[in-house]
Amino acid sequence: MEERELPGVPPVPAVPAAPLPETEVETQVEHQFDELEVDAPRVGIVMGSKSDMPVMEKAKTELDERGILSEVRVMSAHRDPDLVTQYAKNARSRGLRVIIAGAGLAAALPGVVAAHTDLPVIGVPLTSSTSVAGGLDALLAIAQMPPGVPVACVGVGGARNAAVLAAKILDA
Ligand code: RP5
Repeated sequence: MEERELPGVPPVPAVPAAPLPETEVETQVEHQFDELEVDAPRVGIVMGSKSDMPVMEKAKTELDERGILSEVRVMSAHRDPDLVTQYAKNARSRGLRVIIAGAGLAAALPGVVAAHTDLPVIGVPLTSSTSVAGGLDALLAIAQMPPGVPVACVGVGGARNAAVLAAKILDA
């Protein structure tokens, strides 16, 4: 019914909107976080050297084709140990859910990343000009992790398979 002002009767003051119940506020905040995470990479692709990029970008291509957001970083476990530590420690809080790490020679990167995060780490053994037995050195360095600190290990140069495995882990 339409409200009319009566002569001599002061207008009724507007009633302030009732505060939202606490649970509703929490739900709204959760939705806002969900939206924030939509654009955050889910998979981190790291490698020990720029020279690893031609192989490791195959992981990025595979994830892109599946619509899975990822980021690519170059960092060496031996040359940039502090950077690797910080990256791995912050990975979960930044929204990453799987890390793919490629390295050649004494391929410490996947294991060092796994030592600093509880996210699943997939190691990609790589070859370089000074590799032993076509990458067997890196394959063993990545696969032979001590009990309690596992790294999943794909075949030598298996960047694409690493991405397929990451997608399965993400159920995406
Ligand atoms: C590893 O040493 C890298 O992952 C790369 O596969 C290999 C050679 O690195 P560069 O000498 O090309 O930088 O740490």
